[in-house]
Amino acid sequence: MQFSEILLNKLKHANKVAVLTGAGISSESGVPTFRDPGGIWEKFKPEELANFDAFIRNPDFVWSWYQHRREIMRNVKPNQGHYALAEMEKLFNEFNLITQNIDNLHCRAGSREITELHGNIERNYCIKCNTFADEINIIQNKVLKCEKCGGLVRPDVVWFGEMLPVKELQHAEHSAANCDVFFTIGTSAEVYPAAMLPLIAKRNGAYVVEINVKPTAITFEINESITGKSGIILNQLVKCITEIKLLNSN
Ligand code: BV8
Ligand code: ZN
Repeated sequence: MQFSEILLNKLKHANKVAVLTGAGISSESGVPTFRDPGGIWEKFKPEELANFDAFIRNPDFVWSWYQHRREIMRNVKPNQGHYALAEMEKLFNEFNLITQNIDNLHCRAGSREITELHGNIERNYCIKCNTFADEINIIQNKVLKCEKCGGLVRPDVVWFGEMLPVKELQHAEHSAANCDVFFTIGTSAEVYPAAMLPLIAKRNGAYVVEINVKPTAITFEINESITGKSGIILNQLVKCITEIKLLNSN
């Protein structure tokens, strides 16, 4: 696979690299994306499920949907794209992996510097006293009640209309504004404020590269688009960067 001279040159001299990932990077692990045909929003609209009111209106329904997604995530593994990013982290002085995904696959692939913008489906907390529920291996589809206060237990994910975790968002914005190269990988760039990050990077002089199987809402605003499956592309890219680094060191 050929990469552009300009990208390879940028990576050769890059000190700081930031990456934003979306559901597309996990699709090769068998996790359905949101907005592709057959994706999880195809059956239900986000408003019906991924928001607090829907949870209060019908806690068992929303809880069972997350249980269904936990089941999927329990039965899938990281793919070569996740592993390539875990490798890439070791190749630069500063490397920030920012993800919108809640599937924990970056962590399972060995990435260390991960900023979870939309939370993590494996964590759950009580909406009344905020106590985090212990590791739950329950398979029940009825909503969990807090052991401490009996309140409803919800997944620790950011729903529509909810603020993103402040520390994580600030860290992500800072990384985007101060990096040399920014990759946006497997995201439709339709959900804000995450979709602002590639534009913040571009505005601050970073070289912004999109890796996706098709154009997205921000393709026309960034420097370069590499079309194809993220697993294959990232695997090749890391090999390329490693060679460049080796040549540099001799
Ligand atoms: C907020 C977590 C402040 C739960 C999710 C400004 C402008 C416009 C709208 C807004 C705005 N500010 C706020 C909004 C509203 C809203 C929003 O952005 N709506 C959109 C739909 C217009 N944002 C919010 O509500 C956010 N909160 O801003 O709070 C606030 C607070 C109060 C009052 C006012 C403001 C919260 C957003 C977070 C919502 N939570 N999920 C859960 O997962 O259940 S969103 C959901 O979408 C996921 O988190 C997901 O990560 C995210 C983005 O989706 P993608 O990851 O991009 O996935 P998608 O399927 O869309 O695309 C997959 C891509 O992969 C495709 O491009 C495909 O081509 C590609 N692909 C597929 N296979 C491959 C591939 N690419 C490469 N290789 C492959 N093999
Ligand atoms: Zn409680």
